[in-house]
Amino acid sequence: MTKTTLTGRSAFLRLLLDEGVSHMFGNPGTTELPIMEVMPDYPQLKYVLGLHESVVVGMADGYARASNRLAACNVHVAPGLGNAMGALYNAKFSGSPLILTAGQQEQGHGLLEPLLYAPLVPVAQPFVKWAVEVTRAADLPLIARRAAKVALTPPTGPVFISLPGDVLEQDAEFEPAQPTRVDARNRPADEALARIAAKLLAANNPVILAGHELAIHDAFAEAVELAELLGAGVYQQTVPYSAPFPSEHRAYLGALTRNQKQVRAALEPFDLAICLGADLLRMSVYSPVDPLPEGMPVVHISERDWELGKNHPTEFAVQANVKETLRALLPLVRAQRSPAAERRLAALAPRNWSAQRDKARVAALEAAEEKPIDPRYLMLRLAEALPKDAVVVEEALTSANSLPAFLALREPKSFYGLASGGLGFALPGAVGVSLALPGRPVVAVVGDGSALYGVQALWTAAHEKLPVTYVITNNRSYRILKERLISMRHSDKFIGMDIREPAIDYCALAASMGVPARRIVEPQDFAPALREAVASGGPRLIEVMVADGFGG
Ligand SMILES: Cc1ncc(C[n+]2csc(CCOP(=O)(O)OP(=O)(O)O)c2C)c(N)n1
Ligand SMILES: [Mg+2]
Repeated sequence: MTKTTLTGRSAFLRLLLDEGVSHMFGNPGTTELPIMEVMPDYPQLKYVLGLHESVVVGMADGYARASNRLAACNVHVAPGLGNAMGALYNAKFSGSPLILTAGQQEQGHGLLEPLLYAPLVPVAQPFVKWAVEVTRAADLPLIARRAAKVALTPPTGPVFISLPGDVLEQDAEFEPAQPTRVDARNRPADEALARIAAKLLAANNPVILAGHELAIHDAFAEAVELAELLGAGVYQQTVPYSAPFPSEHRAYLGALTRNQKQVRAALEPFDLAICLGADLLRMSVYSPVDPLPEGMPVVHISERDWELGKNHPTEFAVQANVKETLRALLPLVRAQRSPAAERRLAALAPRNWSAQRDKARVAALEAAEEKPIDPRYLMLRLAEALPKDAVVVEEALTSANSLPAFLALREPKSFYGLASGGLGFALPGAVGVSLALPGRPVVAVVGDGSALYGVQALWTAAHEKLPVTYVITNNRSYRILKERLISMRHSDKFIGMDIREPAIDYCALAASMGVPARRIVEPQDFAPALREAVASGGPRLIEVMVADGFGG
């Protein structure tokens, strides 16, 4: 291969392309101008403008999650990186392979503490796998290639590179090279597999906790076979941020909550927890109750070593690829399947996901006439009106409580939810998901409060003409905080939890950013409106006036 001399700015973009990056999500400032100057030379690298840095990183996060590919995002020095930190926190939890960069003041000039200067590496560091500032253009190839490798090697996650202006001006030698990709699709040793199989087969009533690694590694078929062979019920991990398992399978029991007492009660009847690529019972608010029943043995298979045995003693902690491990394990289990497995599976039928859905459906239909619209009825209609190939992005808090009960997930790329609890993923995330899965309709269900943490993404959805339908559930409040103030603090004096006076007009907000919008007040109008919006093939917003839970 021949070496070419390029400026640092060009070398950087060439390196991104060389590493397989196709999209750069960004928000430019003066320190990014060297990069913006050479962007036109690389039309293969699509620049997607976000109007706030949290939106930039949220879009990249959505793109990486739905494509399983490396995404680049570029923000503006210290304040821009600061604005992006909440979204970077989300990306860390979702394990998104992002190369986040920021322009930096020229080395030496930064010492004078000009406007916009602060050291960037310490800001990004807590939420990334690797953070570095480039000090010589000559190091750019090494740094960019290592950054891509680190981001994409399981456990995947974001990395950060600070790009000082003088480095972008210097010349760098660029040489095309083969990207290093670490094949981490490892499986346990034969001896470990035999012990795990024996453990699984010895259980009288095992339960599977299905996690997002099953979706990432396209391992639904293997998880289904294991559940069938063992006669194991399957729960989704406690934080539902991906499709877990085919909902309509008879072994699927639905989502666990994040209430320690409830989770413990749900797991109590079982004698073995098999944790497949899941976060083992990640919770939200404090409780003195341990969600894992006392003494319950755990087999945990995950590629994320940090998660293994993190909070709970784990009998078999296996750092491995979940799909490859299941593929190696299944023949051992198949050979010794017991008749009790079929009996256990049959016994799940009256309380599995489908049975629960039928009951929840009856309750939701009883609320069909209510106004403002009952969120359970809304979620039922939404689930029914979605086209089969729709991808759902969810951040609707209380309004979506019943969504997992109604929305049948059938394949790994059908659902993306909030991984970290930090609001602001869904609006920009849906843009990234749509760019990653062209041709598939995306429906983002988002609370009125949550929508405002990433509202600028509406403009990008309009600018890129993406087939994303935003369903904003407007209950004019932070309903979840009101409910928690009552249940946790025994107070109903709500300060700072209403979004009224003035009421926010989400339709006008969307229209101002180029997204045609419609408000739904009548319950029966929602399903046709959703179908029409999805059929439009472009960005749309539907504002649905839902009950606030307190009589309004
Ligand atoms: C970045 C961020 N800021 C604030 C919060 C705290 N918070 C959690 S839920 C919530 C309210 C969400 O309101 P909305 O989306 O309208 O849903 P609702 O509670 O009304 O169902 C807030 C403010 C958070 N989780 N993340
Ligand atoms: Mg709300």
